[in-house]
Parts: sequence; structure tokens; C-alpha cells
Amino acid sequence: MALIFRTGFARVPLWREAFRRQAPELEFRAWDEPGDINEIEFALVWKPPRGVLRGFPNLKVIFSLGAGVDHLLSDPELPAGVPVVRMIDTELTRGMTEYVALHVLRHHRRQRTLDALQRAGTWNMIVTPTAPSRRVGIMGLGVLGQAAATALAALEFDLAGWSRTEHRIDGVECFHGRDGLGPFLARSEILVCLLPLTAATEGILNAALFAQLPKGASVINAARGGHQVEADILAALDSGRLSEVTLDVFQTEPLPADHPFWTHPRVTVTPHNASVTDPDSGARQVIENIRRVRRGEALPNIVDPAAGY
Ligand code: NDP
Ligand code: OXD
Repeated sequence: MALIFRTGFARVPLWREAFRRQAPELEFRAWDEPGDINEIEFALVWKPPRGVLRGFPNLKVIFSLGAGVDHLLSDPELPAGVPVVRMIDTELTRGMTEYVALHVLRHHRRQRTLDALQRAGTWNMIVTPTAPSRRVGIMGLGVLGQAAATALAALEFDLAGWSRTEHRIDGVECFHGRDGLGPFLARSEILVCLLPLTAATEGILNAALFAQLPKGASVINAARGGHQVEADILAALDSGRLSEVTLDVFQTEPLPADHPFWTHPRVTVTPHNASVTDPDSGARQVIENIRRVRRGEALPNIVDPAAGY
């Protein structure tokens, strides 16, 4: 029984060690040392090159190393009939919750402006509204969106969320579908994107959407670069429609050195590190699922290829 592993980082030794400790019976094989490909039953991967997974004839499950699966479903040669399971993990969720809370608070308290005032040696006692009068909107009410909402609810922000299907969540005004988008945007002073990247959500953070936000709203995108039209973000910042943005994800990653986001005074750039899957807890999730397969049990968190998430 072997698992093939691929990550975008040089963290293979950490993952190898996590698997060795927790499941010594499972053979862990790094992407560039697959050995006999007939023995590979499981793949745990991030952005595998197109078509390669099809080359493992006995693959039973493809595990995504991240919560998002666009990096897998965009492969037209993904082996048909092999389930794709996404990463749902306490530490991954915790990391994103921290990121969202941090940046919502930064936007809410105008910390970027205060940092600039400090650099200029200027004492300007900016007073921000109270949290209950600050309207925050979360696009995507899945695992990460709901966890972020719980953390922001503890701070008593005025919360709304938007999803594809209807939800009822205490303390969150819930909107859904195309009809729900306009009213949701109209009340979102700080907009947080935690959507999966699918055909329906690609390019959703665009000029038409920004026009429906309250003037001077801000945006936090911790989901995927494919959600944002970057020229529209720059234009909306320049016109004052948006006051600031925090972006963890970009159309091209790493963000090119000459990209205007790097130096824009109202853009915060983070290097797609909002939340990175932790080897110990991530391996635990995958091992539990492999043991479920061995026992003939159903797997949780299988992706619906038609929905794209
Ligand atoms: P989930 O699948 O749990 O939740 C997705 C949410 O988006 C659901 O509420 C879903 O609606 C909603 N949604 C999907 N399509 C649409 C649509 N067309 N219109 C409106 N709402 C829609 O995903 P997670 O919360 O686990 O993760 C979200 C994304 O975060 C990942 O796909 C990934 O891209 C990104 N991510 C980024 C990281 C980073 O470091 N920057 C780290 C981890 C994840 P419904 O509830 O009705 O199904
Ligand atoms: C993820 C990511 O999808 O890290 O988990 O972006």
C-alpha cells in the first residue's frame, strides 16, 4: 500500500515524518521517487502536472493537500471514477480564521492608515465605528466561511454571508444565489471572499460587483486569484469605490515583481499563506480516510465534480 505525495513547498521531510509516525504501514513516496507505479493506491497532492495522475493504474483516492480542489478539477485528464477528497482540517480552518479575523480587524480599525501616520510622525486620533455597527459580508459559508463567521460573531460584528444554497446560521444574515447577491453586497462594508474557484465564481470580484458595495468598502480575498479581476481592483481603488484591499491570492503566483499591487498604498499583499495545511494534522485526516477505505466505509468530503467543489 503506497501513497504518492506532491507539495508546492520543500516540506516533504515533514510530511514523510508525519506519515511514518502515524501510519508506519503506509509507504510514503515523494513525487519524484514513485517506485513501482502499480503499488500506488493513494495520491496526496497539490497542483500535480496535467495528466500525470492518470498514469497510476491502481489509484483509489486522490486527496487534495489543500481545501481547494480547482488545482485538480482543472485537469481534463483527471482519472475518471477516482474520488477526489478535499482537505478539511482543524488547523487549516484555524489558520484561515486567524487570517480573516486579523485582516477584518485591520480594515475595521484602519490600521493601514495608522501605520502610514506613524511613518509620517503624525498624531491623528482616528476614531472607528463600533464592531456592532460595522457590516461584514462573507462570500462562501462553507467550512472556512462559517468558522470565520463564528470568530467575527464573538467580536460582535454585524455579519452577513452569501452561499449557493440556503443556510440558516445564528447571528449571520444569510443570502444565497444570484438573487441574494445584490442585497448581500449592498450591506457589506468589509467583504471577505472564501469561495471555491469554479466556473460560476471565476472573476466574481470585478467592477460590477464593486459597484454594488457601499462606496469606500474594502475587500479581503483569501480564496483564489482566479476570483479577482486585478485591473478592476486597481481602478476601484483609484476611483475611491474601494478604500483598501487585502489579497492573499493572485492571478499569477508568485506575484510578479513588477505588479502594481506590491507598492500600492492601499493594498496589503500576503503570499498565499492565509492557511497552509499542517503536516501532523493533515496527515491524520488522510490516514483516517485511508483506513476508512480499508474498512470499506464511505469517505467524507468527496468533491462533486459537477459543482466544482
Ligand atoms: P467549502 O466547500 O466548505 O465552502 C464553499 C462555500 O462557497 C459554500 O458555502 C458554497 O455554498 C459557496 N459557494 C460555492 N459556489 C458558490 C456560488 N456559485 N455562489 C455562491 N456561493 C457559492 O470550502 P472551504 O470553506 O473549505 O474553502 C473555501 C476556499 O478557500 C477553497 O476552495 C480555497 O480556494 C480557499 N482556501 C484558500 C486558502 C489560502 O491559504 N488562501 C487556504 C484554504 C482554502 P453552499 O454552502 O451552498 O454549498
Ligand atoms: C488551500 C490553499 O486550498 O492552501 O488549502 O489554498
